[in-house]
Amino acid sequence: MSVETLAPAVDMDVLHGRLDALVAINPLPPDGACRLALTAEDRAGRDQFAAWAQAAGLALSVDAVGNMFASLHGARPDLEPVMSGSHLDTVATGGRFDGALGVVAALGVAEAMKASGKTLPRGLVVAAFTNEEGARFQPDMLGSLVHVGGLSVSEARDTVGVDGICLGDALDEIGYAGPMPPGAITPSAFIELHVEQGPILDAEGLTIGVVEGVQGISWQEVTFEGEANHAGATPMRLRQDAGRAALALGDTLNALTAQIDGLLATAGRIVMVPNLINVIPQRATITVDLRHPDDAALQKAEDCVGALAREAAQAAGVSHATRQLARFSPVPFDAGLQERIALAAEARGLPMRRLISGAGHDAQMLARTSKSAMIFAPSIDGISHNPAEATHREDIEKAVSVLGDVLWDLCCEESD
Ligand code: HGY
Ligand code: MN
Ligand code: MN
Repeated sequence: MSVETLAPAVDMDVLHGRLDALVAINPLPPDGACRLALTAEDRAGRDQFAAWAQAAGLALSVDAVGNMFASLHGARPDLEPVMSGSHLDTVATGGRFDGALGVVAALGVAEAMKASGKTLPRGLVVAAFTNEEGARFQPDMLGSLVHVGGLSVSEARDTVGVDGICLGDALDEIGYAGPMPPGAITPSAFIELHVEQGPILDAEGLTIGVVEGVQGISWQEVTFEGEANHAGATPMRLRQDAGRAALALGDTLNALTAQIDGLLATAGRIVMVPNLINVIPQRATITVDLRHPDDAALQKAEDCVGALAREAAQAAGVSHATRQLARFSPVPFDAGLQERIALAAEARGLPMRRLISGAGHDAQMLARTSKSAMIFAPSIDGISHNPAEATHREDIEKAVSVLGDVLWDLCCEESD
């Protein structure tokens, strides 16, 4: 297998202009944005993508959970298309590239293919999946999970966000509940371009990451229930302090990562009720995000968190309940596609390495029904989920050119 052709170049001024336009919807200094899933800002990003796709002459379709697909048709409609894309939603403190890069890069490749005047055997579908981040509605990668049949439309629509709003209502509100049934397009291959969001490529001075797979993800929400009381008049021995239990659980996570090699643990969100300086918390809700490349180790970490939550509740004299918000086992990417990416990087003389993705991505869901793989561009200092997220312009251009070469090659493939 080799990468025969260097694909026609993507217009990088247009690509960066599009990233600027997406950031400008709801900018966060220095160069980030907030476009939480299914908010007015997300709608604006979607509308922008739809306008670019239609102006490019691509056929736009939207499925029942708002996944968007812009299609460049191939010469052989009997052949499954190739798909490339990512997501347009961001965390509340998102960066310029997380998700958006994969969408505008795939769009740019489709436009370059169209401008080449050649109609390749396979079409190229540019995808923007709903609610990849999971910051508002859990689980993350929700749209692509529905696309591959891992969650029903009704379950997705019934999901209640951290703001108490139902996903279905938010989707209807922004007008992106589409007519297409989920999973209507099953690509022959899916390639996602994304920034690494970690420090490896930047630290090693490398340009391209050939992603071998995604580590396992476990999201739990633990709610402790105690009794509100006076902070000044209630002796310590008489307290049922839900906040004490939640803080105790959060405090044990660091020690847990020392016990389980390779484990990442984060208590990213903690909500106290009534959240007042002089009231002992009646209720405290804490989220626990666990990641590990090995499923058994992830399971062990989850069991430990369960025991630690019980101990914390007992010590504080409160009750507790745990909700699993997401649980995805580690996912390997297609070896053949990885090889194509490596060959394409090599053909352009770009320094690369293989690595596992620390972050979750839509590609891990597409891997359930299609050959799937990812290309990483370096993140400066590994910063992400932060408006300071940055990648050198020349690294973006090189990663986009590798994406273009791989997609061009895949669209020329007439055998299954
Ligand atoms: O949480 C993640 O890894 C991704 O950003 N949704
Ligand atoms: Mn992302
Ligand atoms: Mn993200």
